[in-house]
Amino acid sequence: MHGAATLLSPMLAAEKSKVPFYIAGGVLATWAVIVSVLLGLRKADFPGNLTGQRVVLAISGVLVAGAISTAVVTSSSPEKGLAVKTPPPPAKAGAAPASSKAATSAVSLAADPGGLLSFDTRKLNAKPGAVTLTFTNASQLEHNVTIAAGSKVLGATPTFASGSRTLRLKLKPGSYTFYCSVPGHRQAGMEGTLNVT
Ligand SMILES: [Cu+2]
Repeated sequence: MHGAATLLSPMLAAEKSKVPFYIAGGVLATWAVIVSVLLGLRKADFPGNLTGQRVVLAISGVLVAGAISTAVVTSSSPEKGLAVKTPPPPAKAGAAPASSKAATSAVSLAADPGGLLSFDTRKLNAKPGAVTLTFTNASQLEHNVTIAAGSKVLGATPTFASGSRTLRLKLKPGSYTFYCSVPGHRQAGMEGTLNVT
């Protein structure tokens, strides 16, 4: 019976078809025929003693178990095939696109609406690439925003009062300065740092 078990187990593992079930079923049927023939030939004393009975029962049990297990394995193989196909992971909602190198970043800045010589912040942050700066000046005093890398001016809004203007620049990662270039305004405090990271 060990021989039958070791013969069947690799086939159970490897085969997806119904062949193992047919083999196990065939072995079980053959065994039944053998037992019947032996019973028919040796009626009175078969299986003869307690050990013989146990051997016959044990072999029969193994063969039945083999037939049942192969039937289960072969009939469940379509479901196993389906289970392997896992659905693709859902896309993360709100996740940023993988290629964010050319991402546009919008930056806002405002002059003091009461006419003081100051911006509303001294620190701005932007992403590398196309940067759109919106400058709002609600006061009656004319201002502008000038962006510079060190002493090199990269761009500036017009000098204006009572309104807002936008300035678009392409900026690499680094630290820039922003200020109002109207004489005396930067010295009075209208300046800050724009970090592009
Ligand atoms: Cu100014």
